Amino acid sequence: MVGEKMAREINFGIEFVPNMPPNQCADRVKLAEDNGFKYAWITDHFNNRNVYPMLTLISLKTSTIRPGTGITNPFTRNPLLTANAIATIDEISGGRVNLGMGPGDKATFDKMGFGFPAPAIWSGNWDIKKPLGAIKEAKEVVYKLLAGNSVDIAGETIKVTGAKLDFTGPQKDKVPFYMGAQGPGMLKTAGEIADGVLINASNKKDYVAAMPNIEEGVGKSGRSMSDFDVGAYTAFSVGPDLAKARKSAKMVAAFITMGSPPPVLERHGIPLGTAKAIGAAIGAGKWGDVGPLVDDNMIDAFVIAGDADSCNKKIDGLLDTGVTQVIIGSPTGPDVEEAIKICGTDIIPSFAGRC
Ligand code: F42
Repeated sequence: MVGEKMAREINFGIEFVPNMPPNQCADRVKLAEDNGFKYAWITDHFNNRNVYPMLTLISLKTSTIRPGTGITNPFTRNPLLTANAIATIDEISGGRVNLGMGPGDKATFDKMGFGFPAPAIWSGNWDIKKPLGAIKEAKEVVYKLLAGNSVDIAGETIKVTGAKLDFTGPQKDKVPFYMGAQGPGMLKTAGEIADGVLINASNKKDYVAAMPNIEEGVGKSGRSMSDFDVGAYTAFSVGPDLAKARKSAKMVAAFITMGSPPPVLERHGIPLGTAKAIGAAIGAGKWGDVGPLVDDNMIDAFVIAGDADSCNKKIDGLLDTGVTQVIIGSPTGPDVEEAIKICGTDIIPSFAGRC
């Protein structure tokens, strides 16, 4: 395993939730490209800017960074339309697009009027209990279409009859496929069918727990870990002032604590009662009650937060577990542009040549 890890280069990615004006988001991605980032992952939720116009704008404003969905899902977007969107961005970006897909976010699915995992409301062909099968079949549909093939699938969850794209992008079926995953089943499936995984976690302990599942899936696929990109989709806050950077991370830590399943809370020594109290305060909009409930342990469990030196130590710990792509996620820092520049000067260069 250690020998295999040595073979894979470490890269940095950046995540943006498109909750800001499109040009501001795309300009931040360009700044990230200029500061050494290799990947830009844009989230997909109905309440934010639409991921595909965002990827279009980002593709036009950048030249080397790889823009991708971070992540979409096979339920709210028909895989045929995911295929045509990805092939289009592939053309616009000159072959730089990545496709990230996962089971989808429970909170937004609830608001859309269906359960989790969800049936697509535009089709009766979905089995709502089968997110693993849905992603496998969606991947098959999308990649056959990207390659220019005609698709007929009467799958367990997806049925497609005689579908074909009338164009293909430059990468065709080589568009890298990443899966958003946390659960053991999703992690194993990612290892089996994807080129990489995007794990929503910021603490070494979560990667120690995840890695055996990924390795099992990768082993099943007949590949080795050096063929697979393990992405740490972190919550991150860096700034020159350590205390200010950690303060910026508080609310993110509160939201992640509220949404974490009991085994994850237990792994980080966070009492279930505290998580529930945070959830109740957030639910009631009592923001002033949230801050005092968030302690240092909670911030360290769910966010990489501090000055460049302290963030580098945490990143180092993640790399030791086998992480190969560090994704700097929201809030990024008290000042986002400054945080991106700090990554370019004091963080990314610290890991140059590290495999
Ligand atoms: N969600 C979004 O909607 N938009 C985003 O932009 C987004 C970004 C993102 C980035 C990274 C990341 O890791 C997650 C992200 N998410 C985003 C959240 C993501 O969509 C999921 O909500 C999140 O990853 C949680 O998924 P999970 O890996 O925990 O998987 C769920 C479905 C789960 O319960 N998995 C279990 C497991 O072990 O992995 C069980 C799955 C399983 O085994 N299912 C069986 C099957 O056949 O599918 C059926 C089981 C049965 O009982 O029948």
